[in-house]
Amino acid sequence: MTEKKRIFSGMQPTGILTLGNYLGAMRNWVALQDEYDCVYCVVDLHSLTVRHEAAELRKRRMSLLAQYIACGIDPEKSIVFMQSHVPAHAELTWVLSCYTYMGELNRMTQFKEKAGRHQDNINAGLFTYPVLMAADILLYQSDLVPVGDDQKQHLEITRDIAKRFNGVYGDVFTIPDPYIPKVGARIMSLQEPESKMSKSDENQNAFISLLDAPETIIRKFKRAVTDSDAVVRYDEKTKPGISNLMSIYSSVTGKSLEQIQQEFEGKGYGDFKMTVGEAVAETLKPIQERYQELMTSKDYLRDVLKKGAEDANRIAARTLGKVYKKIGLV
Ligand code: ATP
Ligand code: LTN
Repeated sequence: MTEKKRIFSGMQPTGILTLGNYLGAMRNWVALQDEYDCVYCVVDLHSLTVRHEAAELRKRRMSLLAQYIACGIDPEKSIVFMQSHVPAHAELTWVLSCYTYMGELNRMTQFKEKAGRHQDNINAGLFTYPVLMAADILLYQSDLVPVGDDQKQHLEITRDIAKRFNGVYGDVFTIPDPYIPKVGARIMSLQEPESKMSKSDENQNAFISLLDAPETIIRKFKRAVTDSDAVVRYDEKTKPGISNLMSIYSSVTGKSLEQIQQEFEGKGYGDFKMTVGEAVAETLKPIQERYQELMTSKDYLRDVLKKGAEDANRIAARTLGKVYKKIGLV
């Protein structure tokens, strides 16, 4: 029997997942569970780069775990755990940060963008965030990392750090590849279709939350910003709003962009937006039901985390041990 390839990915407990997180990453996490040996993490340490309240973070971590499972992550098939429960993540981060250049981190667009938005709190953690992400991935000797398009650059720096380390010490780390969907890798804001949909957007109308009620979803789609030429046609440059809605509809129904264009030929934007809203509400309904159930089963969630931490620690400790030995710390 050949060994299954390893998958690793994570999301930050910074709020309820959006339709972007779901279509860009989570759906692939679920789909890959049978074919791969999957490890999925709630990256709570990463979320410390933004100021928060302790009680709020405690709630969000459990809620995100429940969202993972509600979306279809099966703890019987995949390892599901909390980043802070596995000390090797922080330990390997220090080692890798000594093999990462300031110049490389300076080029990260996510850092530039987040530093620009939070000028009052440009902390060192925000700057070294990609090193912690590299540690997450490399500890599990991951082959593939399912993420949205915005994480491509972080995957590139992870590969560079791993290759640099391997270049000095031999084959310590597996070099990971990103796994990005063809449609849905970059869902845009419903209010500013030039920027990506983000769960931390201040404007609630800009994103669809996984837990939005059907009426809310339909209302948000009705209000989505579009152009005025009233033709459902894909053109990211001149029709970013409509193109985004077409990607969403394509992603939830599996219909191609051409099919969608034909389906709405001669019909107005009103019909189109309504249909997209209904399709999204339908997709999210079973997830919402499962989520509500899970949030009443706290003992179950705690058991999942306990088992996940044990399994993850075992794998991570092995890689960290190897690293320490190579660099002379044993
Ligand atoms: P925040 O708003 O707190 O920065 P976020 O919504 O960008 O968070 P993350 O937790 O950073 O979400 O990302 C989780 C995963 O979802 C990553 O794989 C990321 O690439 C993906 N993702 C995030 N936003 C989108 C989007 N708009 N379209 C597609 N994928 C996305
Ligand atoms: N930086 C990622 C979240 C993340 C991640 C990871 C994704 C942290 N560690 C490891 C994949 C693999 C983001 O989406 N903002």
